[in-house]
Amino acid sequence: MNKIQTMDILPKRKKQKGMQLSAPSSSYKIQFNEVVIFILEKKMGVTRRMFLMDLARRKGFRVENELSDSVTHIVAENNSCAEILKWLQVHRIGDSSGFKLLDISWLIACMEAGKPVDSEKYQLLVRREYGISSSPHPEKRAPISVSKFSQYACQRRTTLNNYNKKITDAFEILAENYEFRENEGPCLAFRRAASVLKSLPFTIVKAKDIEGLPWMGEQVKEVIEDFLEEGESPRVKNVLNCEYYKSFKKFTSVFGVGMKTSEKWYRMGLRNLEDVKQDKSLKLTRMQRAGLLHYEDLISSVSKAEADSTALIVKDTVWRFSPTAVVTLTGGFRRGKKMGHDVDFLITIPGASQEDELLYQVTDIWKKQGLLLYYDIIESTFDKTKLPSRKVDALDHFQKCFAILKLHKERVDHSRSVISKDSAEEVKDWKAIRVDLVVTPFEQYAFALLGWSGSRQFERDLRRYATHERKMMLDNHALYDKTKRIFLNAVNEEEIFAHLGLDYIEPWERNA
Ligand code: DCT
Ligand code: MG
Repeated sequence: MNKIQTMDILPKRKKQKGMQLSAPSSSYKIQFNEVVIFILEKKMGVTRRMFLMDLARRKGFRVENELSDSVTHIVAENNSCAEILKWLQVHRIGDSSGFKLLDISWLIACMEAGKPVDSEKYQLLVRREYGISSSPHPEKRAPISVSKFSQYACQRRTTLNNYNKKITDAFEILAENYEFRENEGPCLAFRRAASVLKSLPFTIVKAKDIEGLPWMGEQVKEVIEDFLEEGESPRVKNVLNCEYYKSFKKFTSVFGVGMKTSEKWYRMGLRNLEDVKQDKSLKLTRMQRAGLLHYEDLISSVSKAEADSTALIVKDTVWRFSPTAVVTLTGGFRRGKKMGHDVDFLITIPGASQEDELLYQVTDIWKKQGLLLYYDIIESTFDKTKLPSRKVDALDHFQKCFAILKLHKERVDHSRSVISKDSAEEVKDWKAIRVDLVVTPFEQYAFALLGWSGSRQFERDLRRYATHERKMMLDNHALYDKTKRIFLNAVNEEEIFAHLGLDYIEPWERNA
């Protein structure tokens, strides 16, 4: 009788001990919200897993019992990457892009450090074979770590080194065509797919190369197959030959003309810019008139050298009125692009509360200098009581100026100017350049900088990530934590990434 009782008690005790070990994460204070850990039991065993889970929780880490969407780091012991991927597949987790696959040594290192340590060198790598003949730089082809292919652009590093330009250009044409037709779903699908392919460190040469990548839907795959089989896609050719697309492409290339105007013009039977110019019944806005007047200059891209010359003019004028102002070149040029459609600047005055006058003072000077071909100052509409916007493409509320500046060309070739004098031709020695000036309060500067540095796809995914993965709201003004109901301050971009639990991505890696 006694014996039986003892035997009865023993397993219970064991069980209780086990339960204690796997105490729910809520019983310890979570100190590091940016990492959410799941420890794989496979090959590790129940007891060791429980022990490690408990230890990590005691140290302030968030460890999940189940593999959920919120998990950012999967830790495994004695498993290869292929084995883990297979396990994920069996457990119906098709998209392995949202988390890092790490060796147990990462978790141990974290415990030793008492905080999360950089996971880069602990990542389990997928070993893939590549066709050497197709490689642009075969020697540079490193094994790909799974986390590089997150569904979010803000978790991928995308430089300007695009190994799949032919395909991504095609995707962008298709996306644009869907945008013109207001077909949002496929538009977004092609944009996201293009963004993923831009981050690939190799050229796609066979269908297998895209296996496991996010956003590779049926339509996307079909276009890739076209390229693999024929080196081009009939779908893209059809779009490029389509009158609707061609007209919209021309209309929207005019500064001040968007979708609404394009639709109106198309419905009126106009098909190209000649039609627009000849139709005297059209009421054009001031912006559109300036856009047409300087059309040729504005569609020829702005070079980095021109952007730098523009920056000198902007800084020189701004500093006359606010010597302590910080003027930053943002947009594509901050991401390292050599060409752009405009030059974007962010202006902030540390310690100043009154910066409303600055844009008026600056534009007045340019007017007097005869440099201002067009300008429109938009007043700030920022309301501090409003939460960051829920929209992922929302415009911000900063005071800003959309302008067209006259940029004088350097006289590089002296002999040429003599020739032109002889021929008595009036030579245009300037180029019209689109310039955006944005003025931000100092405490919002980091958010404005992150927002205005783009790319647009990178920004969209940052916001989508914040909303869906962190229950936070991000816009160009602030970051709001919906769980804690507080705004999270940041003095630089690194701090915003840290609040979001993201590895820092340099501006030149945001060309998603
Ligand atoms: N942006 C934003 N809010 C807006 C407009 C733009 O947050 N209302 C962001 C997205 C990218 C960045 O600002 C700059 O915009 P663009 O000049 O359109 O893009 P770009 O990347 O600089 O491209 P380009 O080289 O063509 O100028
Ligand atoms: Mg720009």
